[in-house]
Amino acid sequence: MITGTQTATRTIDVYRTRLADRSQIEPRSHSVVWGTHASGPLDEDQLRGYDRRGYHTADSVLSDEDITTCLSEVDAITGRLGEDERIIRERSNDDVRSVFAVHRFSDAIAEIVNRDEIVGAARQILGDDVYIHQSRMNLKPGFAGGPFYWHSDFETWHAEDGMPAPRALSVSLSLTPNYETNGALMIIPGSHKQFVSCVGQTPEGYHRESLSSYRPPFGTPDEEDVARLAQEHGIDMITGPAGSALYFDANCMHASAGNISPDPRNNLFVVFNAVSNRLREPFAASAPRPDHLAHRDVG
Ligand code: 6CS
Ligand code: FE
Repeated sequence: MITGTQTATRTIDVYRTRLADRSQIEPRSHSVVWGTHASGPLDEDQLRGYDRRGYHTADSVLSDEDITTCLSEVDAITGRLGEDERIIRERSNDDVRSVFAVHRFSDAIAEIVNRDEIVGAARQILGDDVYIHQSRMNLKPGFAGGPFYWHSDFETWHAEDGMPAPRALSVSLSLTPNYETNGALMIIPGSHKQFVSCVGQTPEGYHRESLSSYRPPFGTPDEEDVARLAQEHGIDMITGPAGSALYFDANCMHASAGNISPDPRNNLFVVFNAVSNRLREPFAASAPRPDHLAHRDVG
C-alpha cells in the first residue's frame, strides 16, 4: 500500500490539509475498489458503479424487526447515559443529534452491523480484512433535525484521527424512509476521486465544537471547491425505504439538509476501515480524537 513517499527522514503526506491559507483539489492517490467480484456479494457491475460514483445502494438489508431493535436500543442508550460525550445534542433545543459508538453499547446493534452481508461488502470493496473505525446514530427528528454541511469524512479522519489513506467506507442503514424532503444524504458522485483540502489549523479539543456545529469552522471545504465539483458531477440525492443501505467511500463529498418535514430521518452509520490502513498519529491536529470517535483497536 502506498501512503506516501518514504524518504530517509520523513513521510510525505499525499493528502495535505489544514495547513495552507488556500485550499486545493488534487487527484486521489489510492484505488477505490480493491477487491474483485469473486471475493464478495457485489457483482462486477456493482463494483464498477461504486468505483465510478463512490457509492452503492441496496434495499431490504434490515428487517422491520431489526429496525425496531435499533431504534429502541438507541432510546435506551440515550436514556441510560444522560449527559455523556458520546451524545451530541442540537444546539437549539437539546434534541439528540448523534450518538457515537452505538455498537459498543448494544449487543443487538453489534450483531446487526457485523453481519456477513454488510461486512462482506466492505471487505470486498476494501480488499482487506476490516474493523469498525466508528459507529453512530444520526437522528433528525421531524420539524427540528439539523443539517450536516458539505464535507469529506476522510479529510477529518486523516487530519484528526491519523487515517493514512481513504481505504475505508461508511454504511448508512436507514431506520426510517429517507425522502428528498426529510434530509436525505446528498453525494457529489465522482467527488471521491479528488481530495479537497481544507484551510486552517485544527484547534486543540476541536471535536467538541465540530460535531455539534452545522458548518464547522475547520475541516469544511471552501464554497468554490464544492461548487466546482457539483458543476462537474452534479448532486445525487440518496433516497430509500427504511431497511435500505448506502455504502459510500470515505472521500465522497456529501452533506444533508435540515429536516423541517413532519417525518423523522434516523440513520445508523458504521464505518469500516481496512486493517492495513490502521490509524497513526493525526496528520493535521496536535492530538488524536477520543476513542469513541475513532477506534484504535483493530480487533
Ligand atoms: O467527525 C466525524 O468523524 C464525523 N463527522 C461527520 C460530519 N461525518 C463523519 C463522522 O461521523
Ligand atoms: Fe459524513
